[in-house]
Amino acid sequence: MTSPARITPAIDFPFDAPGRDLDSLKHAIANKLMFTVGKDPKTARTEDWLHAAAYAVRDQLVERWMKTTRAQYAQDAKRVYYMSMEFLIGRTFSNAMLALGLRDRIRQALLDFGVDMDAVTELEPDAALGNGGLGRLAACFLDSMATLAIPGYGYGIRYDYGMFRQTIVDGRQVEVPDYWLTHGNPWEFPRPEVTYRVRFGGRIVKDGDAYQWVDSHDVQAMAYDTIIPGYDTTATNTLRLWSAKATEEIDLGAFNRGNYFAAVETKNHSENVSRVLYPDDSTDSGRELRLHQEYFFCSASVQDLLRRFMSRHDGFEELPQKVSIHLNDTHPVLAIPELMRLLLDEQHLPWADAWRLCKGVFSYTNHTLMHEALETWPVQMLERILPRHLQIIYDINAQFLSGLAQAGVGPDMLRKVSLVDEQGERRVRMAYLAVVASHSVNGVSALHSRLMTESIFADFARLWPQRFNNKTNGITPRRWLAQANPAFSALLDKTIGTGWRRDLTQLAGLMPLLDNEKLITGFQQAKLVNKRRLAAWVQSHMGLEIPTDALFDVQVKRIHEYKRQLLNVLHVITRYQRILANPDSVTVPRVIVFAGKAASAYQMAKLIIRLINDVASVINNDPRVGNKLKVVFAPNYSVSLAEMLIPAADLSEQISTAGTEASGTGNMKLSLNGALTIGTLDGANVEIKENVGADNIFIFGMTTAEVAATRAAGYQPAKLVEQNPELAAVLEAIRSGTFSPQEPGRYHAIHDALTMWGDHYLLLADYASYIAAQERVDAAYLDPKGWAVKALRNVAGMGPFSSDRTIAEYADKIWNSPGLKI
Ligand code: 26Q
Repeated sequence: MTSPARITPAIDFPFDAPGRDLDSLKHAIANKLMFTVGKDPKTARTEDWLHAAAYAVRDQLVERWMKTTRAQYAQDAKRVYYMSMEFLIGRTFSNAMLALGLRDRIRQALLDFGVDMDAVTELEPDAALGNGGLGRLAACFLDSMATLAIPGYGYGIRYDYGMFRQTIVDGRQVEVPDYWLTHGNPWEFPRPEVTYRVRFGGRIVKDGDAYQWVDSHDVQAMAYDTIIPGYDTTATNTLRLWSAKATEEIDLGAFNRGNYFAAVETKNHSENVSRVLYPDDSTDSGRELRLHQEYFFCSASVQDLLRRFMSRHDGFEELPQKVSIHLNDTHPVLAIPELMRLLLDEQHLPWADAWRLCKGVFSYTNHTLMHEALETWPVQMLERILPRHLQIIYDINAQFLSGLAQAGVGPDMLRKVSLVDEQGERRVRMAYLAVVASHSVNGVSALHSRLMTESIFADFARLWPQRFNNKTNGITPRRWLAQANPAFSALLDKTIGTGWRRDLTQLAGLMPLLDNEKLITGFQQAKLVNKRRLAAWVQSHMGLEIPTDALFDVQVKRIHEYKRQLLNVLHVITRYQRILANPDSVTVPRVIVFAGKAASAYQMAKLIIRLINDVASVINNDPRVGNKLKVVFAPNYSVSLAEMLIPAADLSEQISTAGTEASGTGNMKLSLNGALTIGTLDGANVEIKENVGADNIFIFGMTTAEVAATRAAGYQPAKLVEQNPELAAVLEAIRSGTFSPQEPGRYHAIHDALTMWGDHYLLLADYASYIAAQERVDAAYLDPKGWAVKALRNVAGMGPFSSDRTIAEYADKIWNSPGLKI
C-alpha cells in the first residue's frame, strides 16, 4: 500500500458540527444541492434532491464515525471482520434517517422546498450486492453490530453490477443487468490511497527456506467505504468493499507498440474481477472468474486487517486477542491460506506459530447441507491461479492427516476427511478447510446445526465436538418493522412503548394485552393499510386489481425446487378446481402472492416461474372465479419490494422439504409483521413454533426423520397420484396444457419430474397434509378477531429472532468481543 500522508488534527480544526434542528437541516440540504450536486433548486430533479438530502444525512453520520474510530484506537478494541461475498443492503436513505432519529424533520425540510420525501426515497436504487438469505443476513448483522457497538468491519466486493433485475415477458423471466451506480453512490467514500496488490498465476521459486511468487499477473484492489450507522447510538461501523483496478492505467508496453486497443483490453480484463455478482447457481461453481473474485477480496481484506494490526502492535502474539475473522459460508475460505502465506512468506513466522494464530482468529458459518451446494475447486485450477495457496493447503492437509494417523485413524477415514477429494478430478473441499482452520463452526438454526453434525461434518464433530455450535439467525427490527411497517410500528409504540427497536424481547409485553379490543382493531387497521399499499402497487405495476378484504397468502424468496413454490402452485390449482366444481365450497377469498428470482441457468426454476404466471393469467381472467382467487407474481423481488410485500401478508408460506432450508429469515420477517406461518418443521420454523405456540402456526408435512424413512423405503410418487383423485386432476391439468393452451406440452417436464423422475423434494408426499393445513387456515380466517389474536401472538413471540440477539451470541461465544465503550 502507498502510505498515506496523515493530517494530525490541529488544535484549531474549525469544522462545523452539523446541526440537527429543522433550520440547520434545511441549510445543509440547500448547501449540498448547490455546492456538492451543483444544481439550481429551480432546475433540480428529484434525483438531485435525493443526493442533496443523502449528503446532508451522511454528514451527520461522519461525525459519529470519527468518534467511533477514535474510540476503537484509544481502547485498542478487538475488531471483528465479517467476510462475505454478499451484502444485500437495499436502500440506505430511510435507514440512515431512522438510525439518526431525523425522519420527520428531513421530511419537513424537503416539504418546505416543495419536495415529497416519499418520491425521493423511491428513487434510490437498491444496493443489491447479494443473492438472497445469506447476503441479507450479512446486512442485518452489520446493522446489529453497529447498534451493539461491536467494532465490526464488513469486507466484500463492490460489484459494478448487482443482482440482475427481473422482468417478466410473456410470463417468462428475462434478466436485465443492474448497473446501480449510474447516478453515483452518495453513501460511499472512495479511498484511492487504500489500494493493495493482488496476485494471480505465475510460479513459486524456492530460495533457501523462503518462497517467492514470481511472474504473476496483478490486479489492484481499491477500497470504498460505506458508513454503517448504529440505531440511536454514536457507534457506527465500516463496510469496506473492494473494486478491481488495473495495475497500470494502461499496459504501457502495448501502448508504445501502437496497439491502443490491446492496452485498454488488458485493463478491462483485470477490472472484470469486480464487475458482476454471481447468481447463486450451485451447479455452475467451477467458473474461474468466481475463484478470482474470491481470492481478490480475501487477499485485499487480509492485507488490510494485518496492516491495521501491525500499525499498533510489534509482534503477532496478540493477533487472536485483537482480531476475529468470520467466514460467511465457504466463499471467503481462501482468507485462510492467504493469512498463512502472509505470516509465513512475508512476516517469516514459523509454521506452528502461523497455524496457531489462524486457529485463533478464524470462525465459520455454514449455510447449507445440500451436497451440490458445497464448494470445491479443482486442484488443477488452483495450481494454475494460486500456486502458493495450493502448496499451503497441501501442507495443512498433510499435518492434519498425519496427526490423525498418529492417533490411530485408519486410511478409509483419512480419505473421507481429507481436504482433497481424490475421486475423479481432484478437488479441494473448501468446507473441510474451513472446519479444520476455525475454532468455531456454527449452523444457522437449531435443527440445521444438529443435522450439520450428523451429516456433512459428522466425522469432524466426532473429532472436535466442542468446535460445533448453533447460532440461530435473526433479522434487524429497525428495517423489518420500524421502517417497513410504519402503521403497525405506531400501534406498538402506543401499546408497549418504543423500546422494542433496541430490545425486541419487549414485544412479549403484548402477551397480557392479546384480548384488548383496541389493540386488535388497531392491528386489523394497520394490516389493511399495508394491504392497500400493496394493492395500489399491483394495480399500477401490473394492471391487476386485487381485493383487500381477501386473505393475502405470500411466498417470497429465491425460486428453488427445495423451497417448493411448486407445492404452493398445486394448492392454487386445487383451489381453482374446487371453485369451478362448487363455488360455495371455497369460503375464504385469497390473493396468492409469489415473488422471487431464478438463477439465470436454472432451467427448472425458470419453468416454475412461467407456470406461476400462466396459472395466474388463466385464473385471474376466468369470470367464474371473480374475486375468490387472484394470483400475483410480483416481478423483481428485492429488499425494497420485500419491505412493501411483507407487511401486507396474512399468511407466510415456509414449505420447504424438511431438512433442506438451513434457517430461513423471511419466515421471521413475516411473522414479526403479523402473518401466520403455514410451514414444515424445517429450519427456524421449528423455533418459531416453539416461540409462538403450536396453536398459532399451521404445521404440516413430514419431519426430517420421516423424509429419510420415506426415501429409504423406496418412495413411489405415482402411487400417491393413484390414491388421490384431486391430486391426479391437478397434475393432469398441468400436463395437458390447461394453463398453456397455445403450447399444451409446455409443462410436461414439471409433470414428469413429480410423477416419473422420483419427485426429489417429496411434494406429492406432503400434498394431502398441505391441503389439509390450508383448510385449517381458511377455517381460522373466518373468525377475523381470532385470527388477529393469533397474529398478535406471533408478534409477541418474535423477540428472540432479532439479529441483535444473534450478534450478541456471536460476540460473546465466538468472537470474545465485549464491544466498545462509547
Ligand atoms: C456459490 C458458488 C458459485 C456461485 C454462487 C454460489 C452461491 C451464492 C450464494 C451459493 C450460495 C449462496 C447463498 C446461499 C444462501 O443464501 N443460503 C441461505 O442462507 C440463509 C442465511 O443463513 C438461510 O436462512 C437460508 O436457509 C439459506 O438457504
